[in-house]
Amino acid sequence: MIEATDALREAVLTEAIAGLRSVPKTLPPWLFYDEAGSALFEKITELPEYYLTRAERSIFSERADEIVASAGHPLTIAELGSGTASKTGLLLAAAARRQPEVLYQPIDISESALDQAAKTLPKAIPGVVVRPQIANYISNGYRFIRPDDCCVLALYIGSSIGNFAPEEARLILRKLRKQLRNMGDAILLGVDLAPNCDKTVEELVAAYDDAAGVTAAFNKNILARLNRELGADFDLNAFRHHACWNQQESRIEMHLVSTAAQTVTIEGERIDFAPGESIHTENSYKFTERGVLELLHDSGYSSPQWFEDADHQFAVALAYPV
Ligand code: AVJ
Repeated sequence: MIEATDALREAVLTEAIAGLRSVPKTLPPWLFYDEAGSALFEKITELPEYYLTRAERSIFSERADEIVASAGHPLTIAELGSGTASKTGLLLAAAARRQPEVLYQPIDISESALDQAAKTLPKAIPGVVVRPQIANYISNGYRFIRPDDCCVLALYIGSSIGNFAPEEARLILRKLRKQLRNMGDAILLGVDLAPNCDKTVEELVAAYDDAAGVTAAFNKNILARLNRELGADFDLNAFRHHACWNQQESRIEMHLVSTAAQTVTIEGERIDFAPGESIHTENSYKFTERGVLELLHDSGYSSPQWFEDADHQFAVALAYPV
């Protein structure tokens, strides 16, 4: 078994048991991101099928100066669920062209990812100072630092908002809104687009069911993690990865489907599976421009400035608190 901090182990245990006891069975997607899962996610972002990261990066490559100039001055840049912050460098570099020093505040639950960001970014971009916070931005209090009356540009990019049902998404954005109280504060929200003239459902599903099986491994790592951290006895070969498009809810769903009748034991708790029964591990909501506008309005923000990549796959919305 791997030693995690007591609080983290407790959270993993409570949420895993609660999810596996509910009908239908679920596990929360934040459980994906232990060290192995974060590394697998990095591999996903490089897959030919997973266009999201490349599309968002292309938006930042072309529009970072414009985005940063639209936010207040001088800026500190905060980021919810930063991971290794591989695309953020483009925005930080744009900010560093306008001011001598940029404080970057990445907030993530993955300590290894934060360490990597703190190590690489200041070397790659002179003028950037990194202050990481290890926090689960959904529940725990994270607090932005505001040096010398800087404006805060809060990044919530990478389609991370897509993991949450509309009500939860509004709660997260409203909570964030409370810390964006000064003139010039802004949110930059990155969303994946729903199928449109330039994007088929097949392309969308393929992004979550790649030929090399990296997404399958990422999905199954959630079970491997419960084995490692809680001493559970999931047989990874007795579950298969399944990804599908739910048109009604405008989301991709990921499931782990039990291939047989089986019983798994986790901390003395027995969980029964029927053949074909699934654990719903992730939702990834896809948006229209209108949907994002409504989400932002409902959460206390202005109508956004809207940026799309050339292939209309992905969008970034810049909005101000109202
Ligand atoms: C990190 C939530 C944006 O939904 O596309 C990638 C996670 N899951 N492949 C997404 C994920 C499967 C990803 N987000």
